[in-house]
Amino acid sequence: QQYDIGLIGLGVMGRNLLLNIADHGFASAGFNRDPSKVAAFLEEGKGRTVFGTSDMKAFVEVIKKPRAMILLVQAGAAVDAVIQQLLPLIEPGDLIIDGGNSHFNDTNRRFEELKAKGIHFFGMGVSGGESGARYGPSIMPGGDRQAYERVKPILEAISAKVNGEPCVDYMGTGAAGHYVKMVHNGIEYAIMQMIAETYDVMRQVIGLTNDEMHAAFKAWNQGELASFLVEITADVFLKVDDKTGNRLLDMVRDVARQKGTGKWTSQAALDLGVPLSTIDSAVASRYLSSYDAERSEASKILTGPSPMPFTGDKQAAVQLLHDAFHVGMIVAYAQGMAMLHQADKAAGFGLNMEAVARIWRGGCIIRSKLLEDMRKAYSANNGLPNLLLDPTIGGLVSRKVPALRTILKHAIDAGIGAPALGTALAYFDNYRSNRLPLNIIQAQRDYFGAHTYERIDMPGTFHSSWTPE
Ligand code: NBP
Repeated sequence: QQYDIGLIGLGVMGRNLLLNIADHGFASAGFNRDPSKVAAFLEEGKGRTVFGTSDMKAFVEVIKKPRAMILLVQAGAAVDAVIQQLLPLIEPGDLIIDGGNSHFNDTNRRFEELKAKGIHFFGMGVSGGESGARYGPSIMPGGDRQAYERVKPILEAISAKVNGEPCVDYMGTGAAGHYVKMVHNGIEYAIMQMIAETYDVMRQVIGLTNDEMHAAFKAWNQGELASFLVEITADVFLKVDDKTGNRLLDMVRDVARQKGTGKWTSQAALDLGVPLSTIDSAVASRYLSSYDAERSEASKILTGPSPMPFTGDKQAAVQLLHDAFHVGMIVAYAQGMAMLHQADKAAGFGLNMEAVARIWRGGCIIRSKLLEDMRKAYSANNGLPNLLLDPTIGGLVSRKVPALRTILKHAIDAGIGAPALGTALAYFDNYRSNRLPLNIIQAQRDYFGAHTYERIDMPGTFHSSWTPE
């Protein structure tokens, strides 16, 4: 028996993705160093055409030639280690697909190294967590297009579908797949941070109970904000702790961990010169959360306003919050996608922005109803530099932004920091400004460093002595 495809790394993502492939009728071979994971995969895969082993040679030998093999191992050194183990066993024309969250620079390096050996390679972002991998993820492949065409039928079969359209498409050349997945994760960080800030306003300003917050998020998920993250947030409020009987959410420490993809997005944006403030603030908020001992100390010394008992109309306040979060969410996507637009220009990925919005509509963590309008915006203009310039999206944000202003005023008055929502508003206000105050920065730079400045009324560069006579 020869197998259509092989997968190395039967961990959370790998095991589920390979079972998904097997469910769709493809003969599937799995490898894992630890034989217990192989046994678990074979047990779950009973009744399907599956093979599993901890012997790399046996794994390679059962895959149909030219071979296609997906890696789902921890990003970093493990990917290089596995490639080194595979190299003596495989042949020119074989294809290695890295489905983990690898850094795009590593993907570019591996692509070149393997190309020199005649091995096809591409980076592929997979989003949707465990259940996405099992029942339909969003898949972001990029790199070697011909190689992608070879596995396209498998990837289209296993991906999520929205209105019958598969949530997978070729993203572009080089490390485009991993780049798009990285930005996806950055947007995910920003939306999660804005949900946290929305939760803070709900409980501390409006005084909602967990049940009321559940109801609010559940209702939001029925409307314009329908999205995976809003949906799971609604569920989170209901879970009861079996140890104390309290709501489990109230028992969870407020220190948010990270695996680094949000940080990579911010780092890459800084290198590109793209403003990415909502994602930056989400990464910084996770860092700040980890200073819990210092925060505890500071909470005893530093003072600020305490939230006041809420006397207004709770339903109206929740509606304002809905609109404020709606604006924030759009700005998070707009910043991430503006980054993709610039990265595309710099790297020449040949990104199809309509495809990016289309394949994010289902399967992935940032899937949301909002992406339908974004898809339409890029369908009308693939070169759109910023979603806020699209008349439909920009018009909606302009109509709803007063709610964000009001919510932020309440948060400030209550002494609640809402950095991602706050920076979303600042971005909106500065982006729509044709006269920023940064003329004064140019004046200062020319004052202390003779860095020169340009004038608004005539071309050329100028230098002046700014010291008072
Ligand atoms: P897991 O920790 O569940 O699995 C990691 C797998 O990598 C295991 O099968 C492990 O084998 C294997 N592995 C490692 Br680590 N080092 C290896 C080596 N040197 N040689 C061979 N195999 C090795 O991770 P996961 O959550 O499935 O994540 C896999 C990739 O997918 C990561 O890049 C992750 O960032 C990405 N991702 C994860 C999610 C998610 O929701 N979890 C979502 C999207 C993307 P062993 O059993 O022998 O140790």
